[in-house]
Amino acid sequence: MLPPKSHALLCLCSCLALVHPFDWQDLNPIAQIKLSAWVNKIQGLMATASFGRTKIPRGNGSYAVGCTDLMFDYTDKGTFLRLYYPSQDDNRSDTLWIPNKEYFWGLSKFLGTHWMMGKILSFFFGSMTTPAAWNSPLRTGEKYPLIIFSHGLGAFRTIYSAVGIDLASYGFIVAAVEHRDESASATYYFRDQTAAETGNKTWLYIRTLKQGDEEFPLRNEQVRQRAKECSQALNWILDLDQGKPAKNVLDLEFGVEQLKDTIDKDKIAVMGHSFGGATVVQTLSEDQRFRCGIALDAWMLPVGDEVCSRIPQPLFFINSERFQYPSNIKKMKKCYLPDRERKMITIRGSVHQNFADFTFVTGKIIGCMFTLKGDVDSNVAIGLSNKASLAFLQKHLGLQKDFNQWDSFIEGEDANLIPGTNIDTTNQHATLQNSTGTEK
Ligand SMILES: *[C@@H]1O[C@H](CO)[C@@H](O)[C@H](O)[C@H]1NC(C)=O
Ligand SMILES: *[C@@H]1O[C@H](CO)[C@@H](O)[C@H](O)[C@H]1NC(C)=O
Ligand SMILES: *[C@@H]1O[C@H](CO)[C@@H](O)[C@H](O)[C@H]1NC(C)=O
Ligand SMILES: CC(=O)N[C@H]1CO[C@H](CO)[C@@H](O)[C@@H]1O
Repeated sequence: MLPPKSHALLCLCSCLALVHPFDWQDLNPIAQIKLSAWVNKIQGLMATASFGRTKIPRGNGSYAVGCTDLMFDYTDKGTFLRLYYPSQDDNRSDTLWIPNKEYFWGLSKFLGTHWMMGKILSFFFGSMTTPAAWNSPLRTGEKYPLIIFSHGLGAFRTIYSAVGIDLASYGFIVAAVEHRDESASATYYFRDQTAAETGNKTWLYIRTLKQGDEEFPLRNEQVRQRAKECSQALNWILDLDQGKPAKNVLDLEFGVEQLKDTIDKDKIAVMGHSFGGATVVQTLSEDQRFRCGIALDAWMLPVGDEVCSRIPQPLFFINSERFQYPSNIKKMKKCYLPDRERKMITIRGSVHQNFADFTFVTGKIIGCMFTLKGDVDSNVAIGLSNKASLAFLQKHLGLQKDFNQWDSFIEGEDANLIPGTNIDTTNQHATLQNSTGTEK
C-alpha cells in the first residue's frame, strides 16, 4: 500500500523516468503538475520512507575504489572526466553523486519541465553519494587496464558509477568523460586561468531538437565530436602515465602525478551507453589504440552507414530487452563482417535505464512504473552486464585474471540472458514502419 503522500513522490519520480531519451515526450503532461502543489508536498516527501533506502551498489571485486574528477585545459575544447580507480584505502568519505545543482537544472531542461523541477531534484538527490572514496590515493605497484566511458543523451559523467565502480573494483581505471557536444544535460568549463582560479564556471546545457530539425546531421556531428573527446581523454591519461606535468584545473586533493606508470598501454578499451554506445562504434573506427569496445544498449542513429565496416577491433553489444527496435539492430548488424569478432546479448526483462545509476535511486514500484527499472532486478541486470563485460575484456585485452569464469555470459547463456537479440529483423517493411514509431 502506498501512503497518500507518495502521490507527490510518484510525480517527482516520473520526471526521472523522463530521462529515457525516447519516452519523455509522451509522459510530459505528468510533469506539468502545478508547482504550488509540489512545494506543499516537499515536507511530506521527506517523510516518505521509500526514499534514501535505495543505493548504488558497491563494486564486487577485491580492490578498494577511489574517485576523482579531472579537467585539463581551459575552454570547452578541453577534457573533463570522472576517474574511478583502485585505491589504497577506502576510509574516506564517499563521492558526491551529482555534485552541482546545474546538472539538475540541465536534467529539467532535457525533460522539458519547468526549472523548478531542477530545484526539487537537487533538493532530493543533491546530497546523495556513490560508494567510491573521494580523492583517495591511487593503489600503487601494478599497471591497470584502462576504459574510457561515454555517457548517453541527457546524461553526464557521474551517473554511470555502478559500472565504473564495479570495473575499478576488479582492477581497471575507468575514465567517464563528460561530453561538450551539447548532448550532456549540463557540463561546465573554465574560460581561462583567471576563471578557474576564481571558480567562475561557464555552463553549457543540452541542445534540444527544434520542431523540423533533422536529427541525423546534428547527431552525426555530435558523435564525431564525442569520439574525438574520447581520444583526447586517452591522450591526457597517457601523457600523465608518461609523467608529463599537467595541472588539473579543478585543483583537487588527488595529485595527478600518481598516474605516472600506472596504465597498461596495450590494454585500453572504450565503453558507453546509448548515444555513448554509438560513440564506442565511432571511436573504434577512428582510433586503433582502443583494442576493443563494449556498447551498452547502443542507439545507432548517430553513426554514419560507412563507419561499421571500418572497425577491425572486437565489439560487444549488450542490449536491453525493451529499448531495441529493428532498424537499430540492423545497423548493429552492419558491423558484422567476416573475420571480425562481434558479440551480442540481451538482458531479459531489462529497460534502457538499467545501465545508468537512476535505476538504483528510486523504489521498485516507482522505478517500474516509469521504466527506470525493468522486470529484472536492477542489481542482477548490472551484475550480468558487468561480468559479461569483464569476460569480454579479459579475452580481448589479454588479461591474466579469472574473468573467464563468466565466458558463458558473452554467449548469452544464463536464465536472464538472450543470446543475440529479441528483435526480429527479417521483415524489412515492418522494420521501417516500426522504427520510426519507436524513435520518436
Ligand atoms: C586511512 O587508513 C590508512 C591506513 O590504513 C591511514 O594511514 C590513513 O591516515 C587513513 N586516512 C584517513 C583519512 O583516515
Ligand atoms: C565570470 O566570467 C564571465 C565571462 O568571462 C564574466 O562576464 C563575469 O563577470 C565573471 N564573473 C565573475 C564573478 O568574475
Ligand atoms: C555483486 O554481486 C551480487 C551477487 O552476485 C550481485 O547481485 C550484484 O549485482 C553484483 N554487483 C555488481 C555491481 O555487479
Ligand atoms: C513489434 C511491433 O510493433 N510490430 C509491428 C510493426 O509494424 C507492423 C505494421 O505497422 C505491425 O503489424 C506490427 O505489429
